[in-house]
Amino acid sequence: MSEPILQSIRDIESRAHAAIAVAVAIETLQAIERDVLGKTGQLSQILRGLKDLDDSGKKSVGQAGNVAKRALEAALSQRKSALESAVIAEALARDRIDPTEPAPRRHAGHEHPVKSVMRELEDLFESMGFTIVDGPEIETDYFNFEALNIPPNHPARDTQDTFYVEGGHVLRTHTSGLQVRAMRKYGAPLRVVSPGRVFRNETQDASHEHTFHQLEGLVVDEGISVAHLKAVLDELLERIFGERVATRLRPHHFPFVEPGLELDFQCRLCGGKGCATCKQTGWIELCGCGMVHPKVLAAGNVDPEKFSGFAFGLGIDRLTMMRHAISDIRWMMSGDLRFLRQF
Ligand code: FA5
Repeated sequence: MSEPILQSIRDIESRAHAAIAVAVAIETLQAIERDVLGKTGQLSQILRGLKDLDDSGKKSVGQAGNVAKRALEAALSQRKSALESAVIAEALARDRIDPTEPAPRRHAGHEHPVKSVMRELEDLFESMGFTIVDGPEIETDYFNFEALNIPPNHPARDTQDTFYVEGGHVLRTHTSGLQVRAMRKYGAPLRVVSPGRVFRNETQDASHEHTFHQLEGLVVDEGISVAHLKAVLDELLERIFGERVATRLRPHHFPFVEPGLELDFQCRLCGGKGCATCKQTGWIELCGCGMVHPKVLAAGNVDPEKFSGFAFGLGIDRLTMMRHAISDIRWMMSGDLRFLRQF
């Protein structure tokens, strides 16, 4: 007589298992629990009717009911944890923070193009075994001029007029003051570059600023020649422009080098044919350079009988202008966001 009751326990259990298996919300599981196992739930009502059965019925229905109840409780709790894990996993995926992700560019700002070229030059020279050194922007008259074989009243001072500061100091007109400073500090042999800001009391135009940037290079060793100088500058241009660039050396006077030279490279816009950028010459000046004058080596406490060296000083702003086809140097210091945002 207890068989129909046992059958309905099996039916309740199998329906409940099926519903649990497809439930996708915790609330659905709560509803199933309430409908089947709750105080007035289907299984509870059957178990409440036990008192009307005979002993063997009480035993078999009681057992079957309790087994079904435990099985459903286990299934509910298993499904509940699975759903909770899925909810957590979804939230984690949605709110994932990647600490390595760069901040949005628009808000972060970026490096000035001159600074980027300066950094690129530093990396390039470091890879060639040069040491990067720094020097003061407010320099003594001695290191900026006198130690470089430019005594007071020398006409070369006219080509680099500057701002004189109290106490015999000047705003440095070039990075060449580093030559004697570096030789005194590190001795020979040495291989250094020094990038930095320089100042000149100069009328501004499309290619001249009162404040601009140079990179000084200095190599001192036994047996250094102009061939080394040219090889280093050729390598520099190849790395900057990504291909071999034709160069030429022209004689030029700087009191601190002998011979004094300027290095030009073939105009990248016209391929050497002549255009407005290269003033129809086919060549663009990169830097002043030459073999370090014996008097400058001596001022740096280096024996000119034993050592020789080359030096060069290039204008970083003008190199940046060529890199990005900027037509007027005055944009560099303008602080104009319409200009800066293009890089
Ligand atoms: C010098 O300053 C020398 N000290 C270079 C040198 C170093 C020669 C070592 C020999 C040995 P110059 O005045 O030509 O040279 O300037 C060097 C570079 O700085 C120029 O080729 C140019 O690129 C840049 N430059 C010069 N004046 C200005 C200016 N007013 N505005 C922007 N760039 C300038």
